[in-house]
Parts: sequence; structure tokens; C-alpha cells
Amino acid sequence: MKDILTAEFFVEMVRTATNMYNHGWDERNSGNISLLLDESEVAKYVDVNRVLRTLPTGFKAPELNGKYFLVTGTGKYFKNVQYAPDVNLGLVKIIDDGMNAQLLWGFSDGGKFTSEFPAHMMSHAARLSVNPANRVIMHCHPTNILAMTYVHTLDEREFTRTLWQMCTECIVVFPDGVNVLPWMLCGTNEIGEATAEKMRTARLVVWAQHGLYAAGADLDEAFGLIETAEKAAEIYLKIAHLPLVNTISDEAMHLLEGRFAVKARDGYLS
Ligand code: 2HA
Ligand code: ZN
Repeated sequence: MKDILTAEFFVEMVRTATNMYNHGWDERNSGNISLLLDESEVAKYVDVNRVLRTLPTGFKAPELNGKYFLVTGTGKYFKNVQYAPDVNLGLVKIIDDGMNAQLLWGFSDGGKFTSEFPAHMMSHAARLSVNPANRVIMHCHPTNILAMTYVHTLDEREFTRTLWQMCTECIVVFPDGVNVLPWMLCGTNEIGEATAEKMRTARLVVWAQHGLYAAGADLDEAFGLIETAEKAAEIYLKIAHLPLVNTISDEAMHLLEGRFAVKARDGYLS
């Protein structure tokens, strides 16, 4: 058995959590990441038949039965992931149609997965149904996106168009746009279901006055989506109170679609 601390997926997970913390997106115990892994990959590093503990999830997700996830722990600080990955991360296998998870590695202080596990698992199921290559769900509290939800309409088309207009890159990076949920109680199955529903049509889902969810085929894709949307929100907050003299026109957006072979969300451009 090889040492999981040396696995490429593991090193990338630790680096990503650290990087997110360094960006100021994950103060204290905020944020969470889950990474879907293939059994063949997992089996190189852990005995998949050696169950350390069985953890109840409180929700059903039959689509995820038998799937493996590396996931951040509840109450754990992203700041500390790099120093004690075995305490702050856990590797679980989903069983019983999603109702339970077998802990195979990690959470070594007796901990368990993130309180946002329902939103993560339901979002994985939703993204896999539209993109079988999806592997990552990532949640954090990026400052400018959060600030924007206090002063900008939460209408998804308007929110998306404002972000697209803030830097040329945006429509290229997230042509599917940004979906938005109003403030809801976090950590519940209800917000999990609502997030998953929003994940069917976009890889970015804003939780108003709370934070942001991103999905991707790898950690870089999810991280890059957040990074780009957050940069756009920062620019918006720098200019929102000033008279607008120029913008990126819809005509220019159509040129970007052609140049970068992307298709803007239906009905979002005129
Ligand atoms: O895990 O960010 O939404 C801490 C949170 C809850
Ligand atoms: Zn949060």
C-alpha cells in the first residue's frame, strides 16, 4: 500500500485548501471541498475493506452509492489542512443509498465530514447527471461575491450579466453563468436540494449573504471559476458607485463566443 500523503490527488487537495485560505476565502472553519475518486485510485492507498467508522449522512443519494470522496471535516480550519491533513480531511465511501458513509482514512481526532455534506453530495449527483466528468464540489466565502449580494439584484440573468461585463474573460470562463439562491439556512438538506437543482444549469451557485459553490472536473476548474467570479465582483464593487462610462457590449460578448468557441447561456445576451 502506498502512502496517501504522496498521492497526486491528495497533494492537490491540500494545496487547494491552503491556496483558498491564502486568498481569504476560508476564514476560521468556513468552506469545504469534496473530491470524487475512482476506486482503482483509492485502492492504491487504503484498504477499501477496512472501515474505521460508519457515519450517518441524513439524506438519500442512491446515484452516489459505492462512490469514494476525499472531503474536508466539519469545524476544521482550511488554514490547518496542510499541517494536519489526517485530522482535517477524511476519505469516505458512500453506502446504503447515501444514508451512511464508511470512513476509510482520516478524521483521526474522531471528527466527521463537513456540515455541508448534503449540499456537496446532492450537487455531485446533479453535476454528474449533466457532466459525467465532474469530480469536485467546492464551497467558500469570497469577500466580493458576498458583498455584491447585499447591493445587487439576485436575479440570475442580471447577476451573471454584471459579472460578465466586469472582465472580458468572464463569459469565456463561465458561459453557463452564475445561479443564485436567496439566503437560506445552511447545513440543511433543504439548501442541499436547492443547490443541487441550481447546479444542473451552472457550475457556480451563489448563496446570498453567505458564499459561493463551484463544480468542476478537477480542483483547478472549480478554483478557477471562483477566482474569476470573485475578481469580477471585486471590480464591480470598485465601480458600482461611479458613473458608468463604458462597458462590454453584448455585441462584444458575441465576438468572444465566436473567438473562444463558447456559447453564452440561452437568453442571457441580446
Ligand atoms: O463549513 O462554510 O457553510 C462551514 C461553512 C458552512
Ligand atoms: Zn459556508
